[in-house]
Amino acid sequence: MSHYLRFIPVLLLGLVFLAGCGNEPTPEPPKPKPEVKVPRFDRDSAYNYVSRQVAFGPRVVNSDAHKQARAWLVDQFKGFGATVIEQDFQAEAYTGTVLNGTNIIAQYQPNNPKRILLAAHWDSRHIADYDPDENKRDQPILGADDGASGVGVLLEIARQLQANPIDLGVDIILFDAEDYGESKGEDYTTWCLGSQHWANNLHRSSYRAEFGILLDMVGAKNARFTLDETSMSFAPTIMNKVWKLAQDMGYSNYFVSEKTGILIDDHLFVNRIARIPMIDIINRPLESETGFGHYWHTQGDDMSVIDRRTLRAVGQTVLAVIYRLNNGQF
Ligand code: AHN
Ligand code: ZN
Repeated sequence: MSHYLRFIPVLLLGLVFLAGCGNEPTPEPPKPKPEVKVPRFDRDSAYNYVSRQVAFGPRVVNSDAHKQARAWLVDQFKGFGATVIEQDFQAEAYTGTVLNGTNIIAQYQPNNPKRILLAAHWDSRHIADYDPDENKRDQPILGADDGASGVGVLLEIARQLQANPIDLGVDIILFDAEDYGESKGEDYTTWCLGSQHWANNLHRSSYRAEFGILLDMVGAKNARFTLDETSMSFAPTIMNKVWKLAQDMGYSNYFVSEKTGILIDDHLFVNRIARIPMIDIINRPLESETGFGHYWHTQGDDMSVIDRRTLRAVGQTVLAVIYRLNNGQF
């Protein structure tokens, strides 16, 4: 063995020694966060819940279809293990008609102090005032997207909550009489009568939720959910977190980071009156005269506008919010 080769083991040992003795203390390996198991949102199931509602016909307040849909909705939530409250109220519409409304409140773990609130409106509009055909404007609408889509997503979420229970209180509120407002009137309080009633008459005294998410028109093909100013002024942190999560999940075609203006919807009254921070997921397409879908408040708001992929993008995102919040990871 040559002189030089005899030193190689010594050199190697020295290298090992040096590598082991860096003056940096070895960092603690980061504690792996417990993996959040988010149930898979079934888009076909949600689609069926939308179509079942539409099959009743227009769910205009005071109509027979409205009464039938109410009974069916309450039955569904009870079947999914929720404790249901039917909050009846009367409110005078801008037309002078007295509306017999009912907010449907489906509760999971009503006594859990840590809660999230999810909502949609279950009534459909009494007139199609934006229909291109003048002769159809005095007829009610089916409201497949405007009403039924949000409720369909929430029914599927309720089904998942029963199948995958968590230690978090969840309230699903279906507001009534959202869509009986006066379109060209000045008074925005003619809209959202059910949410106004609820916000002024909480179903439990001093009811609180960490935050709320409203779903309105969440089923149309290529829907575009923007950051509305009402949500952004009352609940910007939640809004940004939900949009970021949706984008990370691959839904950035739907959840776009564009700001849009003030929006009168149920979340406005929940924020202002009940003071629970609530955001709205609502379709605001580009190049639309009304700011909403081309079918909005027309006879065209039927099942043909509904796309299962949009329902899933919204439903899967909301499920992720719920199950992450449950694990302290939202
Ligand atoms: C107004 O048109 C004032 N607000 C839109 C809220 C709405 C109507 N959502 C569904 N229909
Ligand atoms: Zn509407």
